[in-house]
Amino acid sequence: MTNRTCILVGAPVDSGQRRPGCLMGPDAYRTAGLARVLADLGHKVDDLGNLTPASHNPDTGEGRLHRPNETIGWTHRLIRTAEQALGRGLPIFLGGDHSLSLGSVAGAANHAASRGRPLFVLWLDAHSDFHTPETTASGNLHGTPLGYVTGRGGFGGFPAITNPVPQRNICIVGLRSVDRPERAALQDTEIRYHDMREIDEFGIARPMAAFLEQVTAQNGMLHVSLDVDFLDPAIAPAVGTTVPGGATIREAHLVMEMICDSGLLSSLDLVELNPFLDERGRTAQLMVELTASALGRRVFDRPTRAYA
Ligand code: HAR
Ligand code: MN
Ligand code: MN
Ligand code: MN
Repeated sequence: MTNRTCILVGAPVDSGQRRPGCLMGPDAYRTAGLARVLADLGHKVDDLGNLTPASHNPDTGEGRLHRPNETIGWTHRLIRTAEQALGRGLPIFLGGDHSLSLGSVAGAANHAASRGRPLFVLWLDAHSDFHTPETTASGNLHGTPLGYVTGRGGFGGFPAITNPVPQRNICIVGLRSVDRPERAALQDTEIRYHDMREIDEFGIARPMAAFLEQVTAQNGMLHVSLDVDFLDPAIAPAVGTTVPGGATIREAHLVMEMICDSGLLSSLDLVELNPFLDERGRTAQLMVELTASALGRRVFDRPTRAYA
């Protein structure tokens, strides 16, 4: 693959859910050697350090939503950061909980629109994160980024979405925990979704190939959002919302290798890592290795066998 400028954006967002610890994520990725791994693959690495949210009203602790104002501050900061970083390289957002994607994806959509290209989003997650502040029962905003970036209503106080991501440009892979209101809303959309049952039965390569082909055909940009809970908790324990029955190590690497081969990757989120829950850094390490696969790590430079 061609050499890229990888821009590491530390986003220690911890306001999108209630179990403290995701704020340590960016430093866990650094400790696990992310910059060195990318540099060894031939990429230029520029680490912006850890961001802080834009100034925001204090959260009062009242109301159904958990810390909405801090998440609004993060969303402002991350939209701007994504727009700027995409102008000069491939941003890798080091989370932080998944509410960081309200900003990273909205900013990527603005950047794509400025280039006259469509943005496609691959969402690797046990959850569909399609709630709005009005439909969420938990009040946790990490369950809302796909609702926000597609332009669903109910996000008063958040930056207005100027370039909604079209539903048909979104593909969710790995689903196994979808709330009833999300399920009802999703089934009404053009979002492509692939649950674990489908992956068990037909494999993970098929939906991936179909989606990547679509992105290529439309000369799209590709944002990938990798939630730790996409992975099976037996191999990736460092996450607050474990759901058994997730992707295996090889399924996850294959997804990343296919993304790499497509040459389409334009931005990446690594989200929901909670290092406080990790076992000897193994989840952070696995996320770094998956990032390496997305950016060119291979066992061999050419296929080891041809399939007729
Ligand atoms: N759907 C549930 C809620 O809204 C759980 C959301 C959990 N989200 C994440 N990210 N862990 O995918 O509260
Ligand atoms: Mn604050
Ligand atoms: Mn998620
Ligand atoms: Mn999830």
